[in-house]
Amino acid sequence: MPLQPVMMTDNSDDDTDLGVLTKTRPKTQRPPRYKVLLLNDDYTPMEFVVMVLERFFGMTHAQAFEIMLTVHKKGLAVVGVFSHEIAETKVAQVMDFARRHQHPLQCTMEKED
Ligand code: TYC
Repeated sequence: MPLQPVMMTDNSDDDTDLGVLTKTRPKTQRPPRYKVLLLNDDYTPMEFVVMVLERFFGMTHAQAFEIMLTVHKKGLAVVGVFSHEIAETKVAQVMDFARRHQHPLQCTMEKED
């Protein structure tokens, strides 16, 4: 049998070469998240804390009451996890609202692990 001539095509100047994918996976840093913590004290009324959780953290009355009781019993609770900027805003809103009502309620933030 005579061999047929084979025409090799050159794809060096087009985009058809799938090649061998040597994928590198650069570590994409996701922005750090911050826990907003509410602290217990002996003076802030329970109803005020419930109002704070409804108003600034979008909780239902039932959710807010439950979290308030957790803070009351355990000393503190995480009430939300946010970007640095949002967490800072929430803390400022709560601290300002408490100060205006002359309650010693404390709210802080800490970086998530
Ligand atoms: N311990 C308060 C009281 O008995 C209630 C309270 C709950 C205060 C949660 C602060 O973050 C707080 N009136």
